[in-house]
Amino acid sequence: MHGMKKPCTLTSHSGLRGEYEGARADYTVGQDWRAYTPEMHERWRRLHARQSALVRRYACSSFRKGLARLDCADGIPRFEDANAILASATGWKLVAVPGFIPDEVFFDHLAHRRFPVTRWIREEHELDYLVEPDVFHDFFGHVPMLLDPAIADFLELYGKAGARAMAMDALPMLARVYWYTIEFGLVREDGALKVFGAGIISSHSETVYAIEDPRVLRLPFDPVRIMRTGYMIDEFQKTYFVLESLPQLIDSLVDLDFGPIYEKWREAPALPAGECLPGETPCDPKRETAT
Ligand code: HBI
Ligand code: FE
Repeated sequence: MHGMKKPCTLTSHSGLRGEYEGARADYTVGQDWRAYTPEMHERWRRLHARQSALVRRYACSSFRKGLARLDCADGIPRFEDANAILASATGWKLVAVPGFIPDEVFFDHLAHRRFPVTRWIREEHELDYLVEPDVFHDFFGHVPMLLDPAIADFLELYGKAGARAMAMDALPMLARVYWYTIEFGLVREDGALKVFGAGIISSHSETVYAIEDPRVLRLPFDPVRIMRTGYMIDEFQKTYFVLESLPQLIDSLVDLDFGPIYEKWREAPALPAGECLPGETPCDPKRETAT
């Protein structure tokens, strides 16, 4: 998730949190699974149980299948176990990281089908949402979708797009694509709205809100509209974009030349989240507020 935030200095002392000192040049570390305490595993079990109950009702079928395959209810999973499953499914591999890593390093991992997973777990007072990634967000939220071929291909494409976006001074525009899909994306399934974004599905209250709240603006997926739309990292989203299917994500982007789009919109102020443009039709006609 976690838009443009840079690695930050952390003040809390929860074991492995934010230890960048021992990291390799590519910011990877060992998961050091044995360092997790029984309390940390217990916290994972509670988070897992609470979110799994919502997953049944609100998550897309790919997420539900992926989560079931990962079989990770009993405690903080070993990344190497997930890697055995990922290798045969989509060729992705998890690498442990201490937290946020620099943009170019993050992109390089994705471009090579390596997904950085933060190794530390959130503390008791942060159970619902935190602005930085932890192992619950990264693993529970993201890894089930790495087993879906369309998402697997999209993430590699996103990683490969990073260098050009940075060179063209358009990183915020590219980051919005990740934000509004991989983190906060919705997909229609058998007529109903379902969650596939990790930022939603790893948050108890945002999962219900994203699907049920009538004040939310849900717009049809549109790459250029997304690249122009700002977002907030510390409150619920005001706009979500809805895919008609997961393959639509990669199909609509694989042949799209981002360069001219960056050039056209780079200098323009971001469209505020939660607002419709003239002529736009929200996905959800029951929406209450017409901003
Ligand atoms: N690092 N660990 C981690 N996780 C992220 O989601 C992440 C990151 N670094 C950069 C980043 N995201 C984004 O700013 C890019 O997608 C643009
Ligand atoms: Fe994330």
